[in-house]
Amino acid sequence: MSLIASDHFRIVVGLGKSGMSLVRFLANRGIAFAVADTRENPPELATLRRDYPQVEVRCGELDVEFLCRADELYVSPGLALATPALQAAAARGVKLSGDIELFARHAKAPIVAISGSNAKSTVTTLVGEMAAAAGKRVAVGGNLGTPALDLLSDDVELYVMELSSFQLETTDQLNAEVATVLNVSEDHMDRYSGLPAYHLAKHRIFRGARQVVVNRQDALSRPLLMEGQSCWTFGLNQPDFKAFGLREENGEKYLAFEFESLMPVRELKIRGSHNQSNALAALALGHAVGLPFAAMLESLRQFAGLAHRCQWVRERNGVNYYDDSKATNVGAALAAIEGLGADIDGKLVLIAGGDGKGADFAALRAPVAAHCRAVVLLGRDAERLAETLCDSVPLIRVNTLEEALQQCAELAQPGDAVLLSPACASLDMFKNFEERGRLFALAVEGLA
Ligand code: N21
Repeated sequence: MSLIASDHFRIVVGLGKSGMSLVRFLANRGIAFAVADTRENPPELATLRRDYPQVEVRCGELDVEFLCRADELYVSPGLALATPALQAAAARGVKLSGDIELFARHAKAPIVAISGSNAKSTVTTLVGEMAAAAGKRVAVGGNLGTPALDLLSDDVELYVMELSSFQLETTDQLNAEVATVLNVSEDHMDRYSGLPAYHLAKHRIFRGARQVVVNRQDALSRPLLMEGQSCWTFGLNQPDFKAFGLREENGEKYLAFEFESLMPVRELKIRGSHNQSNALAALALGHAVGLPFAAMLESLRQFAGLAHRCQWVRERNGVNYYDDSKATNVGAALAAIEGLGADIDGKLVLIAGGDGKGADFAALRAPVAAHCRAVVLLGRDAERLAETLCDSVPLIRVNTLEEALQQCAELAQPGDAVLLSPACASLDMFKNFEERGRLFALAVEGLA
C-alpha cells in the first residue's frame, strides 16, 4: 500500500478563536498541519507566529493546489462552505470538516447540544449552571465562550455546548446524549439560500443523538425520530407525558413536568413568556441527562440573565433603558418588543438597525405599531427597515448611538422604556454585538 503525503496532513482554514483552538489541538497531538485565511491579517496571526513559528501560514486568496495537499480541511464558521476554492478542493476528494466534528470524536463524556435561532446562549448557560449546582464537573462553551476543543479534558463529566448553524454545517456526526433546536426563525440569509437550507444545517445537531428535546410550539424544531431515540418536549401550554410546560394552580402559574408543578413562574428573575420557555427547555435538557430537580430549580431562581440580553442599564426621568444588543435577528427583537412591551406601563422607544443579513423585517410591523412610541434607526439597513415599518409609528434616522440616545431621551415619556434591540448584526458599525452594547450603555450613562 502506498502512503501519499496528503494522507496525514490537515489545514486549518480561518484563523479566529476556534482556528487557534484547532492549532493547539493538532500541535499537541503531533498531527501535521498548516493554516490558511482569506484575510491578509487574521486576528490570531500574531499569536500563531509567536507560539507556533514553524507552522506554515497562507494569508489572502485561497489557493486550491495548496488546499489539496490536505486530506481534511477544518473550515472556520466565519467562512461559507460554498466558497469556490473550498468546493474545488472538496470536488478533488478533500474532506471538509470543523472543530466540532473533531470535538465530538474525542469527547469522552456526554454532550448536551443546543442550537436555535434565539435563546441558545441563555439555555446553554442555564443548563451549565444547573449541572454545576448538581455537583457535576461540567464544561460549557462552543459558539459561546471557550471554543469546543479547549474544553476537552478527561476530568469533565458533562459537556454543555452552544452550536451555531455554521458549526453544524461542518459536523457529520455529533453523537450528543441530548440535542435540541430551540426554535427556527430567519437568520443569516446572506449565507443560506433560504430558510430550508438554514433549517437543514441546524438539524444536523440530531445526528447520532440518543435523546432529543422538542419545542411543542415550533414545528421547525422537531426532528424525525430514529428508532431508539427518546423525545422530551417543552412549551408554554400544559404538559403531558415526557413534557415540560405551564400549569395553573390556585390561580398561579407554575413551571411543570408532566402532571406535577415544580415552581411558581414568579420566582424566575428573567421576565417574559419567552424566558419561561427558556427555563422549561433547560429543565428538559437537564432532566434528560439526569440532573435532580432541586438543583435545577435553585439555578433557575438564581439566574438573572445574560449581558446584552434585554439587560437593564439605567433609570432616568422615569424612563428605563435596556440593552438588547444581542438581538441580531428579527425573532430576537420580536421577543424583546413583545416581552418588554407587555411588561411596562408606557411605550417603547426602539433603537434598531445594522446589518440585516438579507432578512425580511415584515414581522416587526405589527408589534412595533402596538408597543412603540417611535423607532430610531441606524446602520446599513436603516432605510430597508424604514420602508418595512413605513407609517406605523414615527421613524427617526440617526448616524450614531449617541445621536440615537439624544433622540430617545427627548421622545420618551415617564413610564416608557428605551430599548436597543436592533434585529440586525452589528458588524457594519461595531466589532460585535458586545461592543455595540457597551457603547450603548456608555451613551446612556452620558445622558445629562
Ligand atoms: O456580533 C454581531 O453583531 C453579529 C454576529 C451574527 O449575525 O449572528 N455572528 O455571523 C460569529 C462568529 C458568526 C460567525 C462566525 C464566527 C466565528 C469568525 C471566524 C472567521 C468570524 C469570521 C471569520 C472570517 S475566516 C477566513 N476568512 C454574527 C474570513 C474569516 O473572512 S455570526 O453568526 O478565512 O468567527
